[in-house]
Amino acid sequence: MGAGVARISAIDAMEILDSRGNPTLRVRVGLDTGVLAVASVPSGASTGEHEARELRDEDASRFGGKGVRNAAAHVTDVIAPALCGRDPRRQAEIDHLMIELDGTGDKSRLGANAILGVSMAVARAAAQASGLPLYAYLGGPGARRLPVPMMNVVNGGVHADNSLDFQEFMLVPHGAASFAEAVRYGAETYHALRRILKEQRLPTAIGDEGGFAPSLPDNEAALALIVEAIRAAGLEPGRQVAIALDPAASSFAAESGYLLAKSGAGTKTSEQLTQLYAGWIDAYPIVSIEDGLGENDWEGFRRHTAALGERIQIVGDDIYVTNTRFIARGIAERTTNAALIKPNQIGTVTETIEAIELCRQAGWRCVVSHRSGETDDTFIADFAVAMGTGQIKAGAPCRGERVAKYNRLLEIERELGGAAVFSSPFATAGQRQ
Ligand code: 2PG
Ligand code: MG
Repeated sequence: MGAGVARISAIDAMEILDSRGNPTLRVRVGLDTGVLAVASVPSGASTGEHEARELRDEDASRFGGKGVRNAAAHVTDVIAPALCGRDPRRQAEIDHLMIELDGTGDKSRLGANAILGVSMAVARAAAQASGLPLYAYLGGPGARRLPVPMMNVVNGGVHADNSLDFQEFMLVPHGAASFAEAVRYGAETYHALRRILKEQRLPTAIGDEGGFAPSLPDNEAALALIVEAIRAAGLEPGRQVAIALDPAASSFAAESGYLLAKSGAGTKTSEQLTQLYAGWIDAYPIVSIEDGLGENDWEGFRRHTAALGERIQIVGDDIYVTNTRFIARGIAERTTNAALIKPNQIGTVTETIEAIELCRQAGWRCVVSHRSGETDDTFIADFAVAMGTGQIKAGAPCRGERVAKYNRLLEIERELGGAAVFSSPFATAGQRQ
């Protein structure tokens, strides 16, 4: 409580639009020193069952019920009075106070969107008050690792109206010497892919995360196209640019098994899907599969990881929802060997950090991630560097809300200069291909 400590003096929230044209929250936190920090909250489409609850107005006369005026009112009427006068650097205390104010297990009273917006804006305000960039404030002097980007260049599943059951086919330009070079590999491959689609008279229209969304004969055809594009860009598949998948299998999990309805490939069991992926890992330079099975298929996942986990990274997204309760179970049961990290799945910056810490203790890798509904907010870019996770997925190298994150990382790399580190967590990928 020393003299000259900046205090929170005002918190305000408003309804803005996300990249899909749905309402979301923007929160502003002001300090008594004149600092003003802003944060905008993302929103998913393929959401996990146990995610913290994003509060929507459910008033059918506005935005199809998706308005967030109530969440905004909770920020100004409930959260602001409790936080004004506090030191914004006391992030964990502030986040826990909001959790208590909410009082539910899933943040459904105040809304995870309301709480996360404040949590992120408080972190930014504290960084500004400390005179530090956000990554340095959150990560300390050791924060200098730029993440390998996972760039979603073919969109399917619930992110696109096409024939692909699997949601994300991503480029992993891990063999670059720097983040900037990785972005170049990704963008050049993206453009090569566009040319190939055009030559084959396939549509080049894009899906929610900026990737192309063609209707192809089957899911595997997307992999063949991507490898062709990597080569056409003059790059080496595997060694320079590898592939990651997010089938988002919860979204096509059926009563029993998995229904590949969009491609018309019928129903598959967990074992059959795992076999399908195993064959693809033999044939294509795949280094990571996220949500290859559904969020309730714990036993299937355990066998899936036992079968594939020595060869590639197996990431859990919907099954963990950035929640230490589920991650702890995953660690105990060897469900995966990595976790996806999305701040809005859990609802505060502090709990997101706790999820990463737990993964780290278990020797798991983490991938910091955007949502399919995004804004121009670049919080996750700084956050990935602060946490040194070494991986981020932020969509295609296309669309403003996606490139905003990559552009912020370019800026951070430049600012770090010679201290910046960029290295692949997938050292063996090139040797396989
Ligand atoms: C995912 C995400 C982000 P959504 O499944 O990993 O790509 O999609 O935000 O729709 O849940
Ligand atoms: Mg996912």
